[in-house]
Amino acid sequence: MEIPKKISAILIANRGEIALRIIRACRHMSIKSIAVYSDEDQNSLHVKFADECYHIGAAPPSESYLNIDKIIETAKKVGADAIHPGYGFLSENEGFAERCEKENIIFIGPTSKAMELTGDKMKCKVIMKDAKVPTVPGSDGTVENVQEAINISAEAGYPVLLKSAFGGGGRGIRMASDEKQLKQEFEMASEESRAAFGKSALFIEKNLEDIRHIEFQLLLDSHGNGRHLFERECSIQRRHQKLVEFTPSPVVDSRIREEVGEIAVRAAQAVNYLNAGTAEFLRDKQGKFYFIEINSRLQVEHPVTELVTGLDLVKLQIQIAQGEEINFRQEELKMQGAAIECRINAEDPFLEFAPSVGLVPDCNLPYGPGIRVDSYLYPGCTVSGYYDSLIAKLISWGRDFEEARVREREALKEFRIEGISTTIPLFKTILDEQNFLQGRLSTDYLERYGLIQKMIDAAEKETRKNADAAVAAFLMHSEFNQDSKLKEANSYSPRSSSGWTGLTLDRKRRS
Ligand code: MV4
Repeated sequence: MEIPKKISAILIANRGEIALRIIRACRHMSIKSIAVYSDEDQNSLHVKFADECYHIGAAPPSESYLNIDKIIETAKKVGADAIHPGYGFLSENEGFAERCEKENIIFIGPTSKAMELTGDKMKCKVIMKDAKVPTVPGSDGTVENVQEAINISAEAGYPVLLKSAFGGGGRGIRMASDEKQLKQEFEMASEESRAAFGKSALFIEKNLEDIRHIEFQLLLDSHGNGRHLFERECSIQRRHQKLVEFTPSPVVDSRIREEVGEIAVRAAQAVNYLNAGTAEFLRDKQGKFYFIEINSRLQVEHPVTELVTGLDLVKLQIQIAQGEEINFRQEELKMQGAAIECRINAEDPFLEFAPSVGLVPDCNLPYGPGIRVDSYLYPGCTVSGYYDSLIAKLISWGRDFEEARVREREALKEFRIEGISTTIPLFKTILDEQNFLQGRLSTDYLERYGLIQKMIDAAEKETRKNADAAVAAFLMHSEFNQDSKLKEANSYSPRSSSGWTGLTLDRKRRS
C-alpha cells in the first residue's frame, strides 16, 4: 500500500468564518495555512490570520473562490499539498475534486467518484434501496413519461413530489395532489429541470407531511472504518436555509440514535464514502426515518457535534485525508450534554430577510461558560454583498438542553453588531418560544407558530418600553428644571408614542 503522506501545507479555498475555522485546525496540527482571497476580501480576517495569503481574483465568486484553474495554479505555485474546500463554493464540485486528484493535490473530502454519486440523488437512492437503507416510497430512478408518473404516484399515494435529480436546497421540487395536477406539473417540472440542469431527470416521491429534518454526522477513513457522531436536529429552517441546529434531538432516544446511526454509516459505505459527511433524514409524524441524501462536505452546523463529542472535526478530516485511521470505536463515543447553534446572518428579519451589507463600525461578541462564537467579524470590518450572509455562528453547550438554551439566549442578548441588520432578534424570539422549549418542531416551524409576528410584537414591546423609559427620564429631569419650556413640552405629549397617557405619567411622577 501507498505510504500515507503527511500534509504540510493546506490551501483554504474559502473565506469567512469557515476559513478561520480551518486555519485554526492547521495551527493546532502545525500545518502551514494558506489563504486565498478576492478583491473584496483584502481586509478580511482569514487573510490576516493565515500563514500565507494569495490574491486570486475579482469579487464575484466565479472569478475567485469558484475559479478552479486559478486555485489549482496557486496551490501548485505555493507548494500546498492539500486543499480544504470548506462548505459552499467548490466543496461539492466533483470536477474540482477530480482535478485535485489529477494534479496530485490532496482534496480534503471524499473522492470525486463518491461525490458524483452523492450529488446524483436518483442514482444515490437506487444504491440505498439495494443497501436496505429506508428511502421515501416512489420511483426507482427517473420517470420518463407522464403515464409512468401516473402509475408510480397511484402506487405511492398522493400527494406526491416531483423532484429534479440535480436539484438541491429545495430547487426543482413540485407537488401534485391528484392525477390531474400531476399531468400539468410533470410537463412544467420537465421543462424547469431542462432549463436549470440541462436535462430532464425527474423522480417521484410520496410527499411526507409534518416532517422534521434530522441528520447524522459521519466519519469514514481509508481503512474501512465508519462512525456516526450522533444526530443534529435541523428542522428550524426558512426557505431551505437552516436557522437553528441542535443536538440531541428531542425525538431521538439512545435506541433510535443507534439504529439510525448505523443506517447512516451503511448508507455512506454503500457509496464508498470517505472523510466527513452528513446523512440527511426526514422523520415523519409516525416517527419513521427516511434517508434523503448525503452531504459530501463539512457542514455549517458541525460545531454542535464537536461540543457534545469533544472531537475536532476539521482535525479529523485532515487526519483522514493523510491516511490515518480513526482511533476510536463507536461504543467509545458518548454524547455529553446538549449544544445549540444559531446562524447569525447579515439580513433584516423585519424586511423579509433582505441582505444587509456594509461597514460594521463596532461589535461585541459574547463570551462565557459554554459559549463558542465562530465568526469573521471584528470592529471596523465590512460585510460584503458578494457572498453568503452568514457572519457568525453562536454555539452554546450545556449539561442539558435547558442549560444550553439559557446560555444561548443570554449570549444572544450580549451580542452587539452595529451598522447592519442581523437575524439576532428572530433567534431571541425562538429561544424563548413555547413550542421550541417543548421540542415541537417541524420544517414549517416559523410559519406554523407565527414566529416572525412574535418577533415583531417583541420588538414593538421593546420600543414602547424604551420610549417610556426615555419619557420617564425626561420628566424626572424636568422636575428639577421647572422652567416653562419643559412644562410646555410635557403638555404637548398627552400620549407618548408608546401609548402612555399624561395620567400615567403623572402617577409615575408621584411615586
Ligand atoms: C421532501 C419533503 C417531503 N416529502 N421529500 C426539501 C429540500 C430537500 N433536501 C428535501 N426537501 C424535502 N423533501 C418528500 N418525499 C419535504 C422537503 C422539505 C424540507 C426538507 C428538509 C428541510 C426543510 C424542508 C422544507 C420544505 C420541504
